Amino acid sequence: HTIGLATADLSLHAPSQIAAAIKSRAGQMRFNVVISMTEQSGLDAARAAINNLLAQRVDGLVVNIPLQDDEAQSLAALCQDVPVLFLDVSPQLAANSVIFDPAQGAQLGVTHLLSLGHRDIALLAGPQSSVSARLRFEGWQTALMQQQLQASAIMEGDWSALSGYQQVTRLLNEGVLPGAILVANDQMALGALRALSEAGLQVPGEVSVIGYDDTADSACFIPPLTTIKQDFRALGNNSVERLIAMIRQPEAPIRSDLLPVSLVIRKTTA
Ligand code: IPT
Repeated sequence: HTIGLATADLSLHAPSQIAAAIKSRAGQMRFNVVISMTEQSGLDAARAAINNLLAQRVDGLVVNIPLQDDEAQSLAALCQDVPVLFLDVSPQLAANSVIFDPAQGAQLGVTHLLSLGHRDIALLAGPQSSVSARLRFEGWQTALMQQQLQASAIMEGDWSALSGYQQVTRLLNEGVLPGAILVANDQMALGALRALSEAGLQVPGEVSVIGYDDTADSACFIPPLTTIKQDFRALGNNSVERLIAMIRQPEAPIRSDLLPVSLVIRKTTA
């Protein structure tokens, strides 16, 4: 038996750790995994990746590509009788999905900073073409609004460390110095840490930084990164078990599962 994994760019840390977790759980359950990776965002690239897997006659599909509701629906239709499970769609969408709770993650980051007394908080969002990036961004804004606060600056990167470095460098060059920065993923947080260090700013003494993902390297950043943990191992286990259940029971009702995330406090917040 074979599971197809259609995935976003594996040079990004989160998708590669998710793929590894899926591969390892599938192996334990005696399923092969074939992977088709998109390098571009958008529906056409996702459709090509899925068609490629369907042509290999997979028994079911996991799709870890950011998709809008209508895009996910059209891809689910494309799969016809082959069960498909989405990992990067809105939790509101009526589709089979397993998703980390973006609102909870955003709330945890904001609450942690507020509890430390921060009020001057900048946001470094992920690419707004991605559903999860948008939901994290909206979640931050909602959580700030509940305290009658607004972000003191808004930046957008493309998930890469370099984009985080460039965005924070630009902000500092404009003369803006926030007390804390909420970052939509750990890779961009890594770049943010470099920008702050080059500007001679102490983390967390002068600026606090919170990441998002808790990828395997984040505990080794300088300083070790405080972040929102998405448990990729748990996602791998959960999604493989769900998909195999769907393969065995194709008539089961559509279900969207929300996985909790957690705050990991290390050394970049004070
Ligand atoms: C999401 C990661 O949080 C982010 O860092 C980036 O790698 C992105 O994937 C790539 O698509 S995790 C996803 C399951 C929402």
